[in-house]
Amino acid sequence: MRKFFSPRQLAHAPARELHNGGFTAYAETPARAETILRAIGGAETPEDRGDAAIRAVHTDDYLDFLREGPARWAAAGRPGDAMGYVWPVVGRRSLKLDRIDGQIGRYSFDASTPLTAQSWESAHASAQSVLAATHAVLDGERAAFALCRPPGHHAGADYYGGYCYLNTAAIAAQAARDAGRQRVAILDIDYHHGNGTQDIFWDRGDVFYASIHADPASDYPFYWGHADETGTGDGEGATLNLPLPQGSQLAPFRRAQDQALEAIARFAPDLLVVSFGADTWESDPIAHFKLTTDDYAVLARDIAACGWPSVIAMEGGYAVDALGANVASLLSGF
Ligand code: SP5
Ligand code: ZN
Repeated sequence: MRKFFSPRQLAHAPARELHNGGFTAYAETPARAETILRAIGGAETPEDRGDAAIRAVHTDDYLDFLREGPARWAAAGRPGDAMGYVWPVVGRRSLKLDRIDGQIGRYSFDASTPLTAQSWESAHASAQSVLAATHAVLDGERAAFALCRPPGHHAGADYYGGYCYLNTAAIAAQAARDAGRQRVAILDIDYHHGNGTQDIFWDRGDVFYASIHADPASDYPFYWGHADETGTGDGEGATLNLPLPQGSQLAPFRRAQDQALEAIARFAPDLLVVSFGADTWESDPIAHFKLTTDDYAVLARDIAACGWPSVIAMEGGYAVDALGANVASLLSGF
């Protein structure tokens, strides 16, 4: 299987995040990518295809903010990484504010995702990796892997959060649509709900989004991913949320994945994007499912058996010592 990763994806390295009322070490580290890279025997460096496919998903003003926010933070005399402390309440009118703190609130949704001077470079490179994998599949590969880091599925069209800045799965899906594939499905098997991906395709019937994740009643991102969220307008019925309780092992996860695959089969996609998080692993430090390393190969074989050309985009997974083996196990199933 072809695999893609750019060394530029290592530049982004926030120092810390706000967690349970205090600062802790940032969980989404460059070491995550390095350990995966070793376990899968390296990866090709993607060519730089520029911004067009990114702009097909994200708004221009949001991308400007990702690039310029860190310098404006520094110009305001602030040390360290840019971090927000105030957010607009849902339903408030949108305001064009100049102050950096107002803009951070406008373009993000949590306090655990700092913006650094390197974030744009690494997020842009992560998007290039998923575009390279997408084009490999569009050109005939059965499946390809993008070692996306920073990850993507929490980022919306105009907001970042959850360690995500550019939505790589959405960029892949939209690139496939723009290359003429009529129907694209996204299967999200990260521990957390992919709120950004859901929002981006919420009112569209051409991209099906199915997610298996920890129940947002108990887990981040709380405000999205409930079972009654099914899409709207042309997208009504094209979003499928399958929340599971903390502690879930392979059997319930596999049943949920079968349900998602059956729904995707009815949708009959021309291409599948898999948002893969290994934070479902039994000893992940920030998550609470109980999958084993071998389980990933089982889940991957079930997906591969459906026969859809597949782009696999890396999302979360924070147990650095086990991460390489978990990703290798998933890829072995394809
Ligand atoms: C892509 C992805 O898996 N994002 C998950 C974001 C979850 N953020 C909220 C939980 C924060 C837990 N922080 C633990 C820090 C340990 N030092
Ligand atoms: Zn996650």
